[in-house]
Amino acid sequence: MNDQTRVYSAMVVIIIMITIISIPVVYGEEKIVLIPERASDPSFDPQFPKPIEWYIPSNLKIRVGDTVTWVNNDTVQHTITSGKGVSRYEGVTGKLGVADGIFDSGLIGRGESWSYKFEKPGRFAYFCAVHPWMIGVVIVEQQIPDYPHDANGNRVTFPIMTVTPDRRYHVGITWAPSIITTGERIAFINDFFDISGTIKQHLLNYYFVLYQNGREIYRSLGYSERGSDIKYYVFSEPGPIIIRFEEIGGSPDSNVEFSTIVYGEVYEVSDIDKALISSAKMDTMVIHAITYAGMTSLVIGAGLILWWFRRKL
Ligand SMILES: [Cu+2]
Repeated sequence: MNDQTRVYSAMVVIIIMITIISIPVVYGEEKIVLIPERASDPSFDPQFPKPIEWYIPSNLKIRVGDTVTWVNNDTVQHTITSGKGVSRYEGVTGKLGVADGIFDSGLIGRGESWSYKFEKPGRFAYFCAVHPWMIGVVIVEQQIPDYPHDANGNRVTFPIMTVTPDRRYHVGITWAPSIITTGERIAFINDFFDISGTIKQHLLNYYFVLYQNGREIYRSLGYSERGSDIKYYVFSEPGPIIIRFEEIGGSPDSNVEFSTIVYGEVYEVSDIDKALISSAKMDTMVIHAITYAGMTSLVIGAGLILWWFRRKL
């Protein structure tokens, strides 16, 4: 290899390093959970006098699309297995955890890590299959728009107005609260007008129908009032819904539909959990800082080599 080639190689190395550093993190964040040394010992309390934790933090709140990386700092092998673990006392007597099959790292050894990307909202409990008293939970939050929207997330303005395909009626709908969650009574406020959109239609019969996850979950006969006609429903499942008005005025072609999303339970995290989460964020920052410091020194090193070869030429 002559000097010219060496200079070009050094330049290539620098370009590659700069490219790696400038790749932005687009696909969610990465969170770190540490398995502390001696986690395999059920009598050991790694965080005394804080709550006992075998995974630090044992409660982690993330968003859909985030990745969690578990790092084993212990000297023995552990697993990250979704499901229900046992208490420390049950663990000592040999009771095992029950896996639910959502995720399982298998055995990871000292200094090894394992990552899992959470694509769905929910509360995911996990344990170590070898030491089932080691338990943790990941709470995955869905990002909920703060404005009324359709099933595609597009903003809508109440009342949402539409015309029946046979052009006989204008139908307007408003729902309250505007963000629908499970377990809450939702009011669907419905108005019917003539095709001009101005004359209120009185005593028009229609079916109010709710569809969710591909099936009909509610059907109710309604009559339009001089005021608004209101239908109530409490959703038990999260997911997109279609709200249909069928056979308005008895006409089989007078059907309209609207859509939105029902959100599930909002998972809350305690103050203790919040403190633990912020400490995990610090760990993540430290790990990133070390990575960046390493990459930066590589670039500087490559730059120095280039400068040295340039001087020799
Ligand atoms: Cu273990």
